Parts: sequence; structure tokens; C-alpha cells
Amino acid sequence: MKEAIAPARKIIVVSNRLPFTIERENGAIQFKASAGGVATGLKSLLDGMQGFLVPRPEYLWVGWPGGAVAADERAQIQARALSEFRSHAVFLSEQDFDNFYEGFCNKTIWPLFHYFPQNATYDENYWRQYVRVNEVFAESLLEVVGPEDILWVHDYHLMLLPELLRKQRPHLKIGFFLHIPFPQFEIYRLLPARWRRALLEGLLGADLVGFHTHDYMEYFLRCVQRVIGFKHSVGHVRVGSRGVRVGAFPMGIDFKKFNAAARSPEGTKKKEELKKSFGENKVIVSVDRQDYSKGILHRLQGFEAMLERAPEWHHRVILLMIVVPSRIGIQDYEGMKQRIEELVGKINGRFGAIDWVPIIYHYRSVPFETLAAVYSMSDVALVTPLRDGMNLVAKEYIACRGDGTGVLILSEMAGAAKELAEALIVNPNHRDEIADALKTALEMPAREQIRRNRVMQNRLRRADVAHWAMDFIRELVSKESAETAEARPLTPAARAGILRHYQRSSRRLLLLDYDGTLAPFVSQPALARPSAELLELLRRLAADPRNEIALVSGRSRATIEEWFGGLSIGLVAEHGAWMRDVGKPWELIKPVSASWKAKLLPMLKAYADRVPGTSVEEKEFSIVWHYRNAAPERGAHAASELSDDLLAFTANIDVHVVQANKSVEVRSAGIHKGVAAAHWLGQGGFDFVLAAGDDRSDEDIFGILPERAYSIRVGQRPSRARFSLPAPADVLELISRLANRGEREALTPPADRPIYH
Ligand code: ADQ
Repeated sequence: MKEAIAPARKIIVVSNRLPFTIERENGAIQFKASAGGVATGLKSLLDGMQGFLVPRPEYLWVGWPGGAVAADERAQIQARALSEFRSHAVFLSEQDFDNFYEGFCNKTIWPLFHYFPQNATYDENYWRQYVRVNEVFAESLLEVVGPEDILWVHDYHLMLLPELLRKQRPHLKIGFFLHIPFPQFEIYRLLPARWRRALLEGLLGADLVGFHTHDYMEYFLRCVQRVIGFKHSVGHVRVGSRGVRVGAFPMGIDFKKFNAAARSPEGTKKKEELKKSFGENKVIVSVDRQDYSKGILHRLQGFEAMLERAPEWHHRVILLMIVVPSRIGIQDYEGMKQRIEELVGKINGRFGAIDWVPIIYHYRSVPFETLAAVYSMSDVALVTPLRDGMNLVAKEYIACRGDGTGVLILSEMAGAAKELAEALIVNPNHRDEIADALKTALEMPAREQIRRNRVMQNRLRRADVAHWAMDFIRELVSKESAETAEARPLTPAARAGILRHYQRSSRRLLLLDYDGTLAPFVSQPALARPSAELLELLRRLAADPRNEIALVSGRSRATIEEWFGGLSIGLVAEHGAWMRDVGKPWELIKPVSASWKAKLLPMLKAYADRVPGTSVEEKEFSIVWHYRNAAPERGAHAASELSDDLLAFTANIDVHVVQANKSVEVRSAGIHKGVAAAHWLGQGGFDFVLAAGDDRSDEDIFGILPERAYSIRVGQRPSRARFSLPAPADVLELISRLANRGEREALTPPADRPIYH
């Protein structure tokens, strides 16, 4: 749903680099507009937003303008940044640059997140500087951010920023987008424990965390589950009283711009000129920033293998390789450049002739118009990164194919492969696979090329960069992302209202949870036997003919029967699997299978053996691992790990894995307390309904109650309940008042009663 954004609202884009760089020429400061994936994408967003998402677009870009700046130059730079680029500069020192940018960003996160753990450095100084720079960004932002503004933070340089801002401005709308892959847990865990937790917590400070693909999103959620213990429900993570949404937003390109550039008269002219210089040869293009993640050496080897295996293509094909100097992956920067150049020389030496050089290599950035012309005159694009968040080059190539011909060879390790399935998809590590794909591409009939490209072009035209940005911002401001409210504390006035209502009513339903609601938690589940006072209280409530009482528990049928079987109240065991109406035998709520139990029990038992102070409880339709008595850190950690194992292991069977109060429970699906509560509510005619519970399983009851019912959650947490009470003692106090009031007023005739349906 489209949400209108008030005109006064600014969109603040935050990224490490601003869309311009300051450079010094003869001592004077020059402003140079800079390009690049993110910068280009964001610029299109901001331009594309005019009059669409915001009636009068107001935005500000916050980031580092590059270079070191003296204190007395800052005011002047800040003024120009604002007037010429709508930007606010965050100034970083040389030390920041070394330890933050070249250090933690590019020697720790970049290699690790691109699955190059062997290139990753874990240096405490880098980490400290990373924290510091994120703090500097937070401080700078607080100078310019208004309460209604929307913040969109970009990329791996600023992963701590959302939480830092959240602490200062709890109600700010903050979105975060990661442009690089998010790795699987086994890679992510290579980070020292403190850092790995802090980074995730940093990201969870946002309202919305976006990735290019569902895979990255899933890996992130899994890391959150394993490292912090927060589970998600369809991409929603609950963090204290806030909800954080996680989504996939594949970034597009400015399709129209590339497409038009390639078709324009100047573009066509440039293309023809270029084409002429290559003669009759077919052209394979390769365009990258210089980085080990881009797989440039592997690509060259693939081309070499093709020349070895297909001599018929000698003198008929040229690889045009354009590599842009880049500071990312700086570690082996010179070494890598040298290796590329050596391999190019070797291949050219081995296969070339006086009248044919197989590889033309350029080590430079090329202007946009030239790039578009290169794409449009190349018969094949060879895009084979070893790992890439998305890869825009692949999309740009397709956009520039005006007549629909051209073959894209794309690495399956690039996020873009998810959207560009009509390309020839290859494993970039395998030279023979690249060689085969090259041969197939060179020989593919034009009709087939056009068929594939039209499908991709239509997709890319629709899902362009403006669409990406608007999708993200829309999701960020949508109602659904609003915080889930906590239940209101039950005030004396509200309590008096409940008592009055109870007193006036003639048919009442009380749905009560036991552990944590009527009785405090104890160290061993078996020790939580109800006190004589509680049993007496329930007996008194049940004795009132106007009352229907149901004890809705997660405990086993045997325990509930033993403890409460003597009372004239309804009983529910195992979260609703078993039910007993007053005076009737226990019934299964619906036929369920528990054949999975035998398979999962050993898993839980292994955790019980491994983690001191934990135990396994077996019920008829569920099994529970309790860790209340374990060392808190150890218990919580193992609980996340166990839930994660169980979730993966039970993906294909019909069970729920629930992390509740100091326990992890697996139970048959389709059974929950809400089903049991519905059984009683279904009897109809109640004019007073009250439900009390303390954990997530009780939320299923709260969710189905009629609007005017009283729902009470024990403890201050986000809940569907109307009210909250601090502890079981307060619930007991409330219901004993109800009992007293009922007994005292038994003879008072009721008046003006609402009837629930
Ligand atoms: P990058 O790693 O920079 O971006 P990519 O998506 O390919 O990778 O974007 C590179 C951009 O630079 C393209 O727009 C391309 O046209 C341009 N470019 C490349 N070579 C050039 C040259 N020689 N001259 C001029 N321009 C050149 C990061 C992630 C990616 C993700 C993007 C966007 O690493 O995975 O796709 O962000 O989220």
C-alpha cells in the first residue's frame, strides 16, 4: 500500500562515500562528482522520487567526501556540499581511513562476506576504529536529522549505525541496505564473538534491513538466531518492544539511461567506430573494478581454455577486458594487478599473431557513454565474479542491447543470477565451464539470443533502480513496520472497571495459564505443584454457577490431571492437544501424530547431556528442553543453537519449534492454546471474558478473544493483550478479588449486560 509522506519529511541517505569526492589540485580543493554502483543507484532514486513518493522532494546525503581536510577548511566544504550536492559531509581523519576503511571494512568484512576468509584480518585496532567512525557518523547525523525524517543507511561500512541512532532517537524511521553478500553462519562465525554480536545488534537497530537476495536474507536471519537467539517469523524479528523486518530488494539499474545511451545517434556512432577497430572479430567484453572477488584471473583462464579447445575461434574473437582501479581489496592490490597483466601477456604470447591479439586489456575507468557503446558493440559479456552481492555490469550489458542480440555469461555466485536466469549461468571457479559457455555463446543463433534477452530486458525495465529504491522506502514507511505496542499496565482504575464488570455479569469465562501466571517459575518443573491457597481460590471461583473456568496449560495431561483433576474446572494440557470439560473424560482436540518424537528426542537429550543444568521433558505430543537452571549465557546460546538445528531438521515435518520461557519446545503443528480457548468461547453467551497468560503460547488465546474481553499478560513485553501485570502474585490478587466480589455480590441482580458473540 502506498503511504503518503508528509512534505516536511526528509529522506536522508547515509553512505560511506558521498556522490562527490574532494581532491586537491595545486593546493586548491576541487569537487568531483563520482560514479559507482551505489552512487549511481541512489542518484536515480532521488531524481526519480520527484513528485512521486514525496510531493516536494527533500533529501540530504550524508557521508565522507574522501581525503583528509584541515579543520579550517571544513565550514567552506560543508557549505558547498549542501548547496551543490545536497550533502552533509562527515570528516574522517587519516587514521580513520587506515584502520576503518582500509582496515576493518576492506580487510575484515569485505573478504569475509565474499567468502575469502584467508584474506581476512582480525585486528582489535581496526575494530575500535570501526566503532569510532560509526559513532562519528551517528553524531553528525544527529546534527541534521529531524524527528520525522527517514534514514536510509547503506552498506557494510555502517553496520553499527542503526543501533547507535536508535539509542538516541527511539522513534526514528531507519532502513539499512547491504550491497554485498551476507555470508552463511559458518563464515560469519569466524568473526570474534564480540564483534559478530555487535554487528548484528547494530543492524537490528533498523526498522527494515534489506538485502539483494532471499539467500542473504535467510543467512542473516539464521545468524541472528544463532548468535543472538532471536527467532524470526516470516522475516519479522522481535527486538524488545520493536519489530524489525528483513527483506530482499534486488537492486536494479537505470535501465532507460543505458538503453537510450546505446540507441542515441552519438551512441550508435561510437559503437560503429569501436566495432570498426575490431574488424571481423567477435568481441567478448569483461568490465570490473579490480578486486579479488570479481574472479578476473579465473576468467582469463576460462578464455585461455576456450582458445585451447576451439582453435576454430582463433583470429575470430577478442576479449576486451576493462579493469577499473579500486581501493577495495587493497591487501594484494599490486600483486593482483601484476598477476592479471602477466596472464594477459602469457595468453597473448601463446595464441596471438602479428594480425591478431586475443586480449585487449585496459586498466582504467571509462566514461559512461563509452561504457554504453562498449556494451552495445560486444557480442558476449563475460561476467564471472567468484562472489558478488548483485553485479550491475550484467544488467547494464542487457540494457544496452538495443537490437536484442548479445549473450550474457553470468556467474552463479552473483546475486544477479537470481534474476537473470536466461543468461548462460556458470560456476566461475571452473575454467572448463567458462570455456564451454564461451563457445556456446559465440555460436548461439541470433533468434535464441533475442528470445533470452527480451525476457531479461522486460524484467530489468520494470525492476529498475528507482523501483528498487521506492520499494525499499515504501516498505520502510508502511504501517506494518510500526512498532507493536506493549500491553498497558493494569491501572487501579482499569482494575476497578474489571471488578465492576465482573460483578454485573451473569455468565463469565476465565481462561487461565498456570506456570508463570498463577504460579511463579521454580527451578524444576516438577516442583511447581499448586499451593493449597491456589486450589482453594480456583474451587471458590468454580463454585459460582455464573463462572466457567478453564486452566489452559502447556504441561502434560498426567500432571494437570494430578494437580487439578479434583476441581470442577475445564482443563487443557500440552498447549491444547488435550482437553477436559468438567465431568467428562480427556479428549484429543484433533487427531495428531507424534511419530516424530522418537527421532527428535536424542537431539534434545544430547543437549541435556552437554549443557549442565538442563533437562528434557517428554509429553504425549511435544518434547521440551528446559534450561532454567543452566548458566544464563550458556543456556541461551545453546537454546539458539538447538532451535536452529531443530528448525533445519524439521523443515519437512509438521511440527512447531517454539522458544519459550527458558525452554525450547517441539510440538505437533496445528495445536495451540487458541484452539482450546475457541472451544470454550464457542459455547457462547458470555458477558465477561478474562484471559491471563505469561508467554508466547498465550498470545494465541489473546488473538482470538472478542474485542471487549480482558486479556492480561504477565510481564512487560510486546503483546496482543490489553493489559499487563508485573508478576503471578498480581494475577492471584486480581482473581481473588474477583472471587470475593462475586461471592459478596452473588445476590445483586445484574443490569445492562453486554453479551459477547
Ligand atoms: P561493485 O562491487 O562496485 O558494487 P557492480 O555492481 O558491478 O560492483 O558495480 C560496478 C559499477 O561500476 C557498474 O555500474 C559499472 O558500470 C561501473 N564500472 C565498472 N567498471 C567500469 C569502468 N571500467 N569504467 C567505468 N565504470 C565502470 C557493490 C557490490 C555489488 C552490487 C553493487 C550495487 O559489490 O555486488 O551490485 O554494489 O549494490
